[in-house]
Amino acid sequence: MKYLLPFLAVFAVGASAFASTPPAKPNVLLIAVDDLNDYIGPLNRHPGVKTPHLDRLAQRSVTFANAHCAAPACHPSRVAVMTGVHPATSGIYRNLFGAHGPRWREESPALKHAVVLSQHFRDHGYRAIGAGKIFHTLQWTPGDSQNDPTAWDEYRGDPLDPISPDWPRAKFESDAEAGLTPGRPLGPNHYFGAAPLAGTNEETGDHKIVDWAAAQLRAPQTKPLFLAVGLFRPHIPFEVPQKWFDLHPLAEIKLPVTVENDLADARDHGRRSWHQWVVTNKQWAKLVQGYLASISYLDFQVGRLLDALDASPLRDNTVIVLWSDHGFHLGEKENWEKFALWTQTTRVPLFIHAPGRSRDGQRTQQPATLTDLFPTLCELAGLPIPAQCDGVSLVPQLRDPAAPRTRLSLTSFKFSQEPAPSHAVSDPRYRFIRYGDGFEELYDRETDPHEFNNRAADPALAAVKSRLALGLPATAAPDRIVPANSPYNLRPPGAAKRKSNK
Ligand SMILES: [Ca+2]
Repeated sequence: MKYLLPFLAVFAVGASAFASTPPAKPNVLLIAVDDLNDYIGPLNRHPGVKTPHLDRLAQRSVTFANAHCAAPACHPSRVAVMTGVHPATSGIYRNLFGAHGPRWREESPALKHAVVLSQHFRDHGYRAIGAGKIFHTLQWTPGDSQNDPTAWDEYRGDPLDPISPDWPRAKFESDAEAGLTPGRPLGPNHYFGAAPLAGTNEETGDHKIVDWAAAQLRAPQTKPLFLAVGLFRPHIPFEVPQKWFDLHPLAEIKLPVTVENDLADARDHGRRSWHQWVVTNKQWAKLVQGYLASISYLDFQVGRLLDALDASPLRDNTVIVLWSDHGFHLGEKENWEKFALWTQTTRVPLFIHAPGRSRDGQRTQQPATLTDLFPTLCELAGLPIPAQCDGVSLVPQLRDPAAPRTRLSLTSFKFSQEPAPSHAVSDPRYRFIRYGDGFEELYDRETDPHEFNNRAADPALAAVKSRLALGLPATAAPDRIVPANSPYNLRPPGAAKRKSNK
């Protein structure tokens, strides 16, 4: 045997040199951002934003400038991304609170056996790890999480309470002390509010999550890596260290572009009391300042993550995807937050870098839906696309951002005041919404980028409306409700209400 070894070694080297070795699987860095709208440099929706690192990411990826969430709320949007199943198929249109695990499998028959994106990569040889808010959870609802812990090799901290322990709160005056009228949205704990955090970035939740992700990127890898990083700001409360507020002095804040009686020809979202409280108490500019400060803080964390990737051995063979779960209103159409179907609510930042494949630095106006991410990532990694996926791969637009897509974007939501789900579609120019009771809105975004002028009844656009209506689902799954006896309910039926973690 002793004399045979050199021969075997030579043979082994020779064999490997001639074998057709498949190309190394690309690593995946999936960055989920919470409530980030188009107030960022690359999408240029609002003056005065400061997002140097998102600008940098746009230079090294394709910007999908007409990308939309599948549903305009955290929970349904995120389940749709992570399963590839659209709300019109699953019936998960709204936030459903009080879960401690993947209760959506019991809420929706279509999701019962759905494979989660991270699990799919794990099933095909990847190490799949995650941190922060990927599935729905909130800073102030400890243990209320829709994450599926079995879908990951490793998750930072408690996968069923991934962010609430990490966030300090700002000091604030009570509304009475500050002379504000009663009726602050979400109550007196200032979750709907803006205030600087004492202390440094290092003490904030997203910073700790990026630290963890950076350590994962530095560690030796024995398998291709699927790393999902869920960042929570700019979600409310708009509480980040003072330095980010200093970047956006209150005197320089511009309010969003609005017109009087914008809702006269559009569907009322049922949330105008929020805006009335903001205007009555002169909080509009202060809240915009808090949102811009939170975006700049988030941008800084994205920069740290990109720096960590670039300093790692994974730098040249990693697909980067950054997406937000939905857009955000700051008073447009007298709305705050989300829960509507206008472009301000549904348009999301979406950047994709695929080494050697994406036309980095370019942008596309072709419509995309976040359910397209699952098949896109499968195609980029050479994985089969599960039959559950409703989306269509965006790889053709990564190769050629001008390549037309025949499919429109599709966003679906169940308004409490509507009898059935509502749906909205976009092509590169127009936006069409049909509500659950049949009411329609049609906007020409080329001439009316703020969607002030509903032209659904305009005969000149009748053909456009008919064409866009073809993108609406012929049938849509009914709205799902919380299953009363799910083992994933955070509290058993009838149990005492949890204390808040304020
Ligand atoms: Ca969200």
